This record gives sequence, structure tokens and C-alpha cells, in this order.
Amino acid sequence: MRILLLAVILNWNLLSICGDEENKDWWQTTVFYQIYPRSFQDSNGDGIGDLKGITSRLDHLKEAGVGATWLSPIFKSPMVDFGYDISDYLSIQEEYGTMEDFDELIAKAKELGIKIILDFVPNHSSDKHEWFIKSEAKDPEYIDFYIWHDGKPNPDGGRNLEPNNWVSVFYGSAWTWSDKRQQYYLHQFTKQQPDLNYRNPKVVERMSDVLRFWLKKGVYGFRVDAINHLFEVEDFIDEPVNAFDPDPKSYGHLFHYYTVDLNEVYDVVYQWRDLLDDFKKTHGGETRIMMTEAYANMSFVMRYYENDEGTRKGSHIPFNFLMISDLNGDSTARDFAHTISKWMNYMPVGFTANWVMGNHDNSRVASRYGVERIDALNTMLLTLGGVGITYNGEEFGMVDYKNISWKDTQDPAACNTNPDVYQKYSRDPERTPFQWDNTKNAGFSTADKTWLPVNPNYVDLNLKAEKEAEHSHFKFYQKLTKLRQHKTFQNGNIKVQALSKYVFAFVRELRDSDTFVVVINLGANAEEVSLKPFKTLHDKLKVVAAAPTSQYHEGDEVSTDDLKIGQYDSIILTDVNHINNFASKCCGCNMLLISSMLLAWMLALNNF
Ligand SMILES: *[C@@H]1O[C@H](CO)[C@@H](O)[C@H](O)[C@H]1NC(C)=O
Ligand SMILES: *[C@@H]1O[C@H](CO)[C@@H](O)[C@H](O)[C@H]1NC(C)=O
Ligand SMILES: CC(=O)N[C@H]1CO[C@H](CO)[C@@H](O)[C@@H]1O
Repeated sequence: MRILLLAVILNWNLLSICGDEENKDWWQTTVFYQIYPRSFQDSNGDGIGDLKGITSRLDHLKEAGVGATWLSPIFKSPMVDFGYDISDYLSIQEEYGTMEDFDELIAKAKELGIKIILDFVPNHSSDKHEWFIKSEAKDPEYIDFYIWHDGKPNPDGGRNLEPNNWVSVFYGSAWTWSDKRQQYYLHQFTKQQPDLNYRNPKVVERMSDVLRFWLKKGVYGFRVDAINHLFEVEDFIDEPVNAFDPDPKSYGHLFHYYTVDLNEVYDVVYQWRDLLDDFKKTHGGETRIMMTEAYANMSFVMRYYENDEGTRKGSHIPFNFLMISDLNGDSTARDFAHTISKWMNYMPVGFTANWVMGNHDNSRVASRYGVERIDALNTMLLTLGGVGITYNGEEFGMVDYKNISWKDTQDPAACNTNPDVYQKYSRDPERTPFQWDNTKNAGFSTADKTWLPVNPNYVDLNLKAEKEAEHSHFKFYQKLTKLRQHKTFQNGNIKVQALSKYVFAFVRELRDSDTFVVVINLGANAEEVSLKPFKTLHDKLKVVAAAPTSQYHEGDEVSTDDLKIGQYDSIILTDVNHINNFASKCCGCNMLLISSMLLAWMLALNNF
């Protein structure tokens, strides 16, 4: 009897392994779309995008096949760093609209089934935030809300010297003297962005209140900004010098061992994850998520998923910046295959991959990889599996606008430098207004002057034109967001292989489901490749999607052995037979067989 029970349990367990569809949570298969509100849509003609503008354009996200959007900061701010310097975490910046506009945005998004994620900037506030003003005035409640330091005694007499050699990400010293408090305060970004002190539990608690406030408003989570900068060492020692960058004011001049990626960071992330999970428990509804921004190495990034012991969970989506940091237009197919595998290999088992191709801090895909590779990158983004993250405009191939004069330059990372070198530092080229159509200001605004100039190429390159064309980047993007709803793309595993210097492919397969092969040619020459290295494919494959410039069309049959692929082409193929050849058609039957054999074996062992 005991043995029989054991056999039944065993059988049950084995059967459950064969279940071919995992129950994925909404965020695990969604395309996230980053909106840069200042440049998305202006509704009141002041040349600056706003919330009403976003609400009026949400249909576009729906049409593109996007499921959620994260908005760069919309909170009250003196706009020194375009909203990344927040002076009130709980109210909306006037030029973006009102709290009512925000509620309307949430309501419209809900109607369309699009989830709103907000940018959360915990590292620092604005120097105009009430907390900082009170901290500077030594109000006892706020006295330790920021990182204050007396500095080092000055051998020549006079005001103390800066505490150490730390520099700001945006160039120059990370310390600014406060005449009022007669102390230095730390700022890892501009001097108008004083760093909050997370060693003070009151700060953590206040910021948790901020999260709860917006969750109650109906947002589905947060994209957490510059998270790895949250803590600095307590003894404020000098950072070691990197001889390759001789300019002592430049961020590259130091190795940042004491100001980023400290162990303490993760604990706060795990606490905020608990907060999100608790919120769901208390208030019901779907999972609220956290996406974290940290430009760090693999060991550090992976710890955002969970702690080393696997006992605490953190970020649902620790941004995968490998496509930005490790690859560019010169990368070969082997580089791509290696980089894709790198993330998959480092990621702890059971977690969800994500792919970030661009954002408001980096050159656009078309400018980093070349306009010829826009479709290739969108193909990867949407078929590699897990979460895809698109920066607004990339869905139809917007390019950087590099011709912005010193006078028109807005980005503090550039304005902090000088007219000779600013272009090297400026993030304005990827932040220019969204190109909706070929009317005035690309349909972005009716103003005579927009906050950043509109790229003059909008006359030809705009969303409307791409919607009207028979083949376009945008139409291909739509095709891909539809295709990725297939259960193989959602749940299947991935095998990636470089087939030549410029051509690589990956197979997506899942037991009892269609197999897909994605083939990408990054090079300027047509090639013939064999897909035989993927041993599970049949001899004939069928095209299910092809890039707009492809020689192929949906339904074309191709040979696995000898596949012609045009320059810069991306195609998606499926087995003609439409059923995975290695999977058993009757998983349950097999398991029944195995377990009866086991049972027989046990019975024999027990000498029944
Ligand atoms: C990341 O950096 C840390 C500290 O510099 C180092 O100990 C670790 O080995 C690095 N990990 C990887 C994957 O490079
Ligand atoms: C760059 O911008 C200036 C005006 O700001 C314009 O006169 C010039 O033609 C532009 N150059 C290019 C290459 O677009
Ligand atoms: C990479 C980076 O610095 N991203 C953001 C980090 O925070 C600063 C200041 O808040 C922003 O300016 C960046 O966009």
C-alpha cells in the first residue's frame, strides 16, 4: 500500500513536468514601452509634452502591441535634470498637467488594457525639496536626510577642503559647500541633486510612503532610477585613480568602488519588493512590479533578482543593458550570440529575461547600430523571449538628431561641459520630439519653438508614413508583437548559434508546440547558410515573418540546408510540419509507462 502510494505520487510529479504551458504572470511576456513625456505629445501648445498629450496618444501603444509603459519622471521639479531632480514626489509638474490629468491617464490606460509604470528616483531629491531645505537648516527631523560632511581641515586656513576626491557622474566634484549649514553635501549627479541618506531608516520609510501613494493611484509598479548609487562607504575614503582618463573632473577618472554597487543597496531593493508584494496581498489585483536601472557587471546585476541564498526576491526586471554596453554596429554575429547567451547563462533559474535596446540616456538603435539594422534589433527584442523594452520612437526607426547647437542644448550632462566638447556628452539627440506625421513640428506641438528642436527628417520619417506604407519598420514591429504571443515564444527555450561572421540564428522550441527559427544577417552581403547545426529542424521551413526589405514573403518555403539570406535581413521561420519532432505527442502516456515500470521494479525489490 505504501509503495502504491509512492508510485502514485511519483507519477503525479512526473506528469506535472510535462505540462507544456507555464502560467506566466502578465509582466513576464509583455512589451514595455518607455515614454519620454517631455517629447511625446504636447496638448497645450507650449512646446513641451504633457500628460493629456500622452492620454491622447495611448491608442498608438495599443496598435503597436505594447502592454505596459513606463513614464520618465512627471513629478514636480525645477527641471535641472529634466525631472530627475524632484522637489515633491507626490505632485505632478505643472507643465505636464495636474493630478486630474494623471487620473484620466490611468483611467484611459485601464480602458485600453495598458499598464502604467512610473519612474522612481530614490537616489537624490532636488535641492528645492522641502526635506533638503529643512536639512540644510538643521531641522532635527531632517538633519540626517542627506549626506553632510565637514570636509578636511585646510592647511592654509580658511574653509575646509572637500572630504575626498569623489566626482559627479555629470562632471566635476561630487561635493558642494553649503554656506548656510557650513558643511559639504554629496551629489552623485548635478549639485542641484543632493544624495539622500539611506542609512537613515526614516528616509527609507518616507520613500516607501511615496511608493504606496502611487500604487493607490493605480500604477502597476516602478522603474527605479540609478539604484546602484544609493549607498556610499561610511568612511568616505578616496576612490582609486584610473590613469586612462587624466581629467580629474571626469567620472571616468576614478574607479567607483566606494560609491556604487554597495551591498547595502540590495537590502533596500528587497524591502521594496516586499512592499509591492504586500500591497497586492492587501489590495488584490495583479502583480505590481519593479524594474531597476543599474549599469553594473553581471554579478552585481543578477543580485537584483534575488539574494545569494535565494531567500529574498528583488527586482522583477533588472534591466539588461548588454545590447547597449557590449554591442554596436561593428559587432559580429558571434558577438551577438555570445552576448545573448551571457545573460541567459548568468540569470538564476526560473527568472525572466529582459532585453533593453535603448533609452533616453543612450543613442538611438538606428544611430548606434546603423539604420540598416533597425529591423534586426527589433526582431531580437521581440522574439528572444521574456520582456522586451522599447524606447519611444524605436518602433518605427527614429534616429538621433545630432545637429543641436550649444545654444539649444538642454541636457545638464552636456551643459556642465563647454561648447567644444558638449556633443560628446549630450543626451539631447535621442530626446527630440516624437515624429507622428509630416505636419508642423511632426505633429508633436503647435508651438513656434519646441523645447528641443524637431529632427527635420520628420518630413519623410514619421509614424503616419510608416502606417501608410505597404512595408515598414512599424508594420514589421506590429507583426512581431503579434507573433510573440505564440506559446513557443512565451514559454519555449532558446538555442543561439552564429552561422557565419555576420549571420546568426536562434531556435525557439517548446514541447508539443511549433518550433521557430529566427535568422538575422547583420552584414551588407547576401549569404547562403545552413541551419543544420540546429539538429531538431526538418528539411523544409516556412517563412512566417520577414523584414520590410526582405526578398521573402510570408508563406515562402525555404530549405534548412541551404538558406539564402539577403543583406541586413531578418526572417522568422517555422517547421512546415508544425509539430516539434523531438517531443513525444503523448507525454502522459510515456509517464504512465515509466511509472508502471518503476512500480513493477519496486514491487520486485520488495519481494511482494
Ligand atoms: C564584478 O565586479 C566585482 C567587483 O569589482 C568583482 O568582484 C566581480 O568578480 C565582477 N563580476 C564579473 C562577472 O565581472
Ligand atoms: C544644422 O542646424 C543649423 C541651424 O541650427 C542649420 O543651419 C544647418 O543647416 C543644420 N545642418 C544640418 C547638416 O542639418
Ligand atoms: C544612467 C543614468 O545616469 N541614468 C539616470 C540616472 O539618474 C540621473 C539623475 O537622476 C539621470 O539623469 C539619468 O537619466
